[in-house]
Amino acid sequence: MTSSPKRNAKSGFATRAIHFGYNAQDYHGALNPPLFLTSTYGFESSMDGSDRFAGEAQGYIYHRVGNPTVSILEKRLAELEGGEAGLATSSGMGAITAAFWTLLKSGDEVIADKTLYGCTFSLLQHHLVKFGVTVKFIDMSTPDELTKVMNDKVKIVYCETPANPNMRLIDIAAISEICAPFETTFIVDNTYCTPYLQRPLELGADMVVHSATKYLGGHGDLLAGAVVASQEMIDQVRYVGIKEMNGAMISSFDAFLILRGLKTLQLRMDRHCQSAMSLAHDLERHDAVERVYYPGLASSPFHRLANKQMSQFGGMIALELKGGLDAGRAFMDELELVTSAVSLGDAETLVQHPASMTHSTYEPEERERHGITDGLIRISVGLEDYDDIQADILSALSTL
Ligand code: 3LM
Repeated sequence: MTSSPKRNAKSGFATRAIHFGYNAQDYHGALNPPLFLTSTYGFESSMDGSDRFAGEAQGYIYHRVGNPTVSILEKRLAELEGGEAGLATSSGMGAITAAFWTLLKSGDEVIADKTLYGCTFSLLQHHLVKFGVTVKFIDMSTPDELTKVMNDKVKIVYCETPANPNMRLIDIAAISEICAPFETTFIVDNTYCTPYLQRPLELGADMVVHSATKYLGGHGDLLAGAVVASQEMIDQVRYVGIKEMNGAMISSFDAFLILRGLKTLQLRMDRHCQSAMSLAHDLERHDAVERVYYPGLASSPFHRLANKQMSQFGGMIALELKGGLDAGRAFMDELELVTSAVSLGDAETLVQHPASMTHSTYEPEERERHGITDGLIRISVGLEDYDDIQADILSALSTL
């Protein structure tokens, strides 16, 4: 399927997020991509069927390996990330496991940054090891730490930046440079930023993964993930990781909803970033607050790096209150507009306590070693009027 050249390569980000990879004239002029609800596809002949299986004829076969609605989303995500090809999956964890299981075999090593989303950490720390893969966690915010441990057995180097939940940043270009001489795949989880704020492939990373459940979908109504990389790598992850190892294909309805979400990605991210910046300043000034973790603050140790590799500072904030965990719990319970919930990137402002929620997969001593304090509170700044978010948060803080 083609799409109008006018709406492609040289257009701006928002234009491509709305149009890329879809030509309405291929589908009766339908403004929105049609939703293909089918698990299987009829072949023109038995020969055509075997040719499709052999990769010698074009055409869909079965939903687990491809669907026209999903293909539009995959092309669009690849374009926005600046990659050759994309793969949409049924969850962020589906994307991450499909990539890992495709790239790894027993005896290989993985090096990961020490702060990761709880279930990604658990996959690496507790589960990959069952298959004979060795995992090392290092502080990748000091790239020299990677130089010290890099070797030929390392098949994946992995990080999130900003890291969930403590907002540490990793220098993508510096890590890419260290990885370059090795046959390793440097994977960046770009969930917190989206390609609107940061494009790891353009900075030298080999693969990007996403929880599309978050900002890409943007409305808290679906679970999805994505992988973007070279065509060769995406083919491998699709035909091995998804088709034969985890089966984590996205539903076409969820692909449709993400295509709808992408139309407002730029607008939403601008608003998330603007409100998060205001809230970070308000929190930093507040007497009850011990520390604010937000790369947009001049006081952040990652402010310079953020200016180098992100176009804005994102919608996520972490903070510690002077009264530690007890104060954090009391604060969360006093909020009225802001919802106490995990996940992020929704229209609603969400607050959660990583140590007992998203990062409870870490043992207490692991959390300490990996830089996730018990008193840390995470806020996903939503799209409500900033005055209302501010009033709710300041009112809850005033009760402490
Ligand atoms: C959360 N995060 O609240 P799914 N990568 C990153 C993530 O933040 C997540 C995933 C991958 C949260 C989910 S916790 C019970 C809720 C950086 C998810 C995994 O499989 O789509 O949830 O993505 O931090």
